[in-house]
Parts: sequence; C-alpha cells; structure tokens
Amino acid sequence: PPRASLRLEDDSPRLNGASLAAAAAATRVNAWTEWGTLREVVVGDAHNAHFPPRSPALRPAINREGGQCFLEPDGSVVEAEGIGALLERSVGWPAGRKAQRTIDAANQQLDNLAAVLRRRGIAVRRPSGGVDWSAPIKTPFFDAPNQYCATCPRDIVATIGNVVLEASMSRRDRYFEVYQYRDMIREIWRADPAMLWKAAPKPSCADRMYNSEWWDLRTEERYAQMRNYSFCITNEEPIFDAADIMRCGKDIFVQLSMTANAAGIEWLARELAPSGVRVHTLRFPYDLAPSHLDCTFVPLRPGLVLTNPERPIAEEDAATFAAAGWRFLDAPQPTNPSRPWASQSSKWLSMNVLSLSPRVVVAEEQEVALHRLLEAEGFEVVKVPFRAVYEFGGSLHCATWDLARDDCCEDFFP
Ligand code: DAV
Repeated sequence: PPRASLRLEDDSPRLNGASLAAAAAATRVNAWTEWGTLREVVVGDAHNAHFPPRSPALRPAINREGGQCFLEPDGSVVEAEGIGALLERSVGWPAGRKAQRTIDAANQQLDNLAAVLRRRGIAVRRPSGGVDWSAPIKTPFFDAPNQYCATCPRDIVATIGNVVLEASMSRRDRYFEVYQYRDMIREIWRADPAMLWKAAPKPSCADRMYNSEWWDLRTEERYAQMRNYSFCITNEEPIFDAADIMRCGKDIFVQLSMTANAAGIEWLARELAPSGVRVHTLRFPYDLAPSHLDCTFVPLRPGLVLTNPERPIAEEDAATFAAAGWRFLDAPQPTNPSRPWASQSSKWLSMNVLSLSPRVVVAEEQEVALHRLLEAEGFEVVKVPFRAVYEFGGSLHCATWDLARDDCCEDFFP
C-alpha cells in the first residue's frame, strides 16, 4: 500500500524561535483575500474525533470504494484500499469515536503541515481545546448524540479584514465546535485592540429549519429542481458555514448551498456593507449537493480562479469575473481520486489548496496533475501528504484558518 512521505521543505527561509515569537507577537488580525502573503494561521487537529451522526443536515454514508488511512507502529501512514464495501456490510454507518490509529495518522499529517508552515516563517496556532466531542448536545430545540472534531476551522470561523466572524453553522453536531477555538480567539482579541469579534445569530437547528424530504429525492427530481437551488436547509433562518465564503478584497463571494442559504448571505451582506465590502452570491447549478466553496471555486491570485470542471458556475455569476478580466482555470481530474471509506467529501478535495502568497500554493503531494498545472502558471507548489485528513472533513484549505495575511481591502472588480 502507498506510504506517505514526510518530506519537509528544506529550501524555505528559517526563522529561529526568537524571531518567530516576535513575528507572532506583532501579528494583527488582517486577511482580506485568499492569497495575500500568509503570516499567521490556525491548523486544525483530529484529537478525539467522532463520526458525525446522521442529522437533518447530513446523511453520512460509507464511501464503498474507499480505503483507510492509518498510522503504522513505525510511524508511517498507510493507505489500504477497498475496505468500504466490507465495512458497509458489517456495520452500516458507525457511531462514536474514530479509531485511534486513524486519528493518529490525521494528526501526523496535520502536525507536519504546521511544521512546514513554521519553517517558512508563518506563525501557526493549534485549537486550544475544551470541547469533549463524545458529549451529547441537548438544547430546547434539538438533540445530537455526539459532536465531531476540530479538524476544519475553515468551516466555522472566517477572518474578513480585522473581523473574526463565527459562522452560524448548519449542522447540529457542529453547533458548539467554535468553543474549541474560544480561548485562542479571546487571547488574540486581548492582544490586538483593532480586532473585531463577531458571531452570526445561532440558528435553532430545530426540525423546521430543514427540508427532510430533500435527502430522499431521486437524482432526476434533483435535476428537475436544480434551478431553485433548494437543498436540505430552508430559508427561514439565516444560515452559513464559513467555508462557503471566498474573499477577494472588497468583494466577498458566498455559495448558495446545503450549508449557506439566501438569508445567511443577506445577513453577511448587511453586516459587511458598512465596511464597504460587497457580498455576492455564487451558484453552481450542476452541483446537486453543494457544501463549502473550497472544492469548487478557489481564487489563487488577482485575476485567477481555480475552477471545478464538473461544477460550472452559473452564467450570471460568472459575469462579475468576466467584466473585471478574471480568468477561470479548470482543475485537472484528481490524480488519486480515492478517498477514505468514512470521507463525506468528494474527490475534488484535490483542489482544496492553501495559498501562502500570490506565488506559492500548498497542495496534496499525490496530486501531480494539479502541481503541473499550477507550476505552468508560475506558482511554486509546496507538496505535503494530507490524505489521512480527508475523512475528518477536508483537505488543506478546510483544515486551516488564516488570521493574518499581507493584504488590504483592495478593489479587484472595479
Ligand atoms: O466537494 O466535497 C467538501 C468541502 C469540505 N469542507 C466537496 C466539498
């Protein structure tokens, strides 16, 4: 079975502990784009991760073709193929805590990413803890048997300029996930007097917030409704996950999806208007189960977006980009389309990259076709093993949350 290499970047500028600490202390919360030179970032972790329970916003299913990533006693991550169908026959969708060696494999790759970033002089923070993912949730409106993990901070909190914004969230088992970052947010808020700390209204997550029939629609019925952009959440309460947002300076793009509704996008638009930010809705009519924008539409630098060839953008939404002279670059088919059996994401995690600057992008090490494409566009591609993280909700963009980049509220769509 394939083994992941643990190659650290050796050509990167090295900072010693003292200069790193000084850089971190000087950091101010500031991130207006997806591509400004990265100064400080949060990398998630997989500690104590639990399987997401079935709920009105998620019907988890075993990925039958999927294998497993686990950590061997010698410290190498192994990808074993084709156990998904077997597991499905014997257990159906599992409940409770994930296997320790699966958690360890993900943590090894997350720790490696943190080390690679630190060696490039980027300050890295890790979730500060506090939430027991095994704990059930009971509110006046819903129950959940357990919670999930802190692997994907991108989904739950966004930096928009000097604002740290906690998303409303769409899933019950992720309702309190942001508390895993609260000590950290408080600490940054105390150190940076210019930072604004905001949280979107928490939705009820009551049964009436969801379209439960949506999950049982046949594919043809979904195609028939496609243009309504109607998914498993209703539009009664404003809802968005932070990963449905992409920042391009003065313009913020938000995907209408299973995890962000029109009311959620309207809430963002009104909230950000006083700071001069324009919020645009993006629609991808051929994606029948859209969730999070970062496997679909990934701005890489001014004028260039990495796009998903199987999920073309709605024509009317493309016009904003065309009018400003932006170019869409279709990602190649994934070099390794296989995913772990418990992954609820698509093969397009291949394009879920993290930008370190307008010239440098971090990508999964097996995605050679993507590396070639980006290198031909003039990018330096930093390659890291990350497939063991895939079943914890995402890849490199999902598992990070940028706190500070060198950028400003620039107008890229004049
Ligand atoms: O295409 O499966 C996954 C994004 C996970 N945060 C996709 C989107």
